Amino acid sequence: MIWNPTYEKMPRKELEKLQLERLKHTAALVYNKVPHYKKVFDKANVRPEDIKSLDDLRRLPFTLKSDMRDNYPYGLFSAELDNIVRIHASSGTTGHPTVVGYTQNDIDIWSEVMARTFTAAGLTNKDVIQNAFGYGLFTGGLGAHYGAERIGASVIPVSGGNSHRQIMLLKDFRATAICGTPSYVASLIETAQDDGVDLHSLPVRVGIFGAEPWSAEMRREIEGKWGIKAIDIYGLSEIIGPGVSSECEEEQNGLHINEDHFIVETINPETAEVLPVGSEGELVFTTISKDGMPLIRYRTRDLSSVDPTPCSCGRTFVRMKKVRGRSDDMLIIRGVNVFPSQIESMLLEYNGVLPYYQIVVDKNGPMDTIEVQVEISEDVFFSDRIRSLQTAEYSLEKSIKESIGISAKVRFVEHRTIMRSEGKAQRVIDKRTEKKQ
Ligand code: DLL
Repeated sequence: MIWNPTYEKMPRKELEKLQLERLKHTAALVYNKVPHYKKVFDKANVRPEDIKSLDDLRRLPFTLKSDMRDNYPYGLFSAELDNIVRIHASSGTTGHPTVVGYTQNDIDIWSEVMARTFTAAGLTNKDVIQNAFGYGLFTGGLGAHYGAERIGASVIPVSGGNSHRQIMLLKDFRATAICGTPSYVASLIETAQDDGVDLHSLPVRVGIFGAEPWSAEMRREIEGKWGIKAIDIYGLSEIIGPGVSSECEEEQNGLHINEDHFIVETINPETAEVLPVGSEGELVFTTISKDGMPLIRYRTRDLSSVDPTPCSCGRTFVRMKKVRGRSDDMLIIRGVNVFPSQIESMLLEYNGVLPYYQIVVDKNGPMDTIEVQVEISEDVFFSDRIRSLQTAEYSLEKSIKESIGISAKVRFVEHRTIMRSEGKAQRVIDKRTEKKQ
């Protein structure tokens, strides 16, 4: 199902024409209204009038996370506060949060792209959507909420956490879909087991998950244990929140980017050189329809690639691959680059291993060390096969070494030892940085 075929199935030529028109408008808007953009455009010796084709986008300067911080809180807004109707923020690891402002027009666009997301997941006004994304400054809760209302679904704004109540509501309110972070939903599965609720007996048929990297194996784990279809959705506060891209139920293979609102590029994260379509690199987005806080060539630090081949669903929008991780979450262990999601994949392929894990990175003298702590099911842990547990740990270590190239210590820990997340999971504890501080 397609929410807005006029745009979602727009012939590429027409779409590119629309993008160019909107890009020109946005470039002029930020140049005239945002001192930061005037300064960096002037420095790059480029004017909005220089944009004559979509390729000219490359002449414009990038926007970095540090530009957001330097202009904290409202310095990048191109609309007056009088016209800003909503403010969200995402908490960074250090310093000030990243602040974003929306005009009523932006909220309408956001609802529209989220309506597309839900429709692509097969949901309609007949559905009841339990929204377990956090409500608040985080964009997940309200972003999904407005999209769910836009398609006329009945939305249950439960937010994240309070898992026993979530399970009760799922049962009593007969939700047909659930939204949340994959790590939180993985913990809900466990709560349902504790509460003696058979998830397969509930009417939920679709899960709409995102806001953090999750592996294909995690998808299989959730789909299998709950008996639902799990759809990946992607976005970031700076660009709009959720709604930048989402999978369609036909393929579950790549996330269609709402290209009538956001132009995507992929760049080499080290050199910032634009890469040919299809190569893996850092995603860069330019918003072309927002007017509260449009961003030009925002460097997301998310690593993925773009696939322009047609999709069986009929949408003409390109698809981005599932995000592998953020370049800042990449661990460098004795010179080898590793993403937590790669380790997750290895773990979940193992029988008896649960989707609750943590990666502890430390230093032993000059050597980086990595320990993967992962829970295993109680019956395995308390069986008296301690020797075979050790053998299993070794064998996982061996698989990690063979496929990722790092020597990690694997430690099976008792059930419920790893902290459960209510939103984005913190997978990595880096004691090396803790020691530096
Ligand atoms: O996480 C927006 C969102 C809410 C997306 C709900 C999807 C669902 P931020 O808090 O600003 O916004 O974090 C954005 O989260 O740059 C990615 O690194 C990561 N991220 C978001 N979605 C995915 C995903 C929201 N599907 C940052 N897969 C982004 C992998 C994701 N990473």
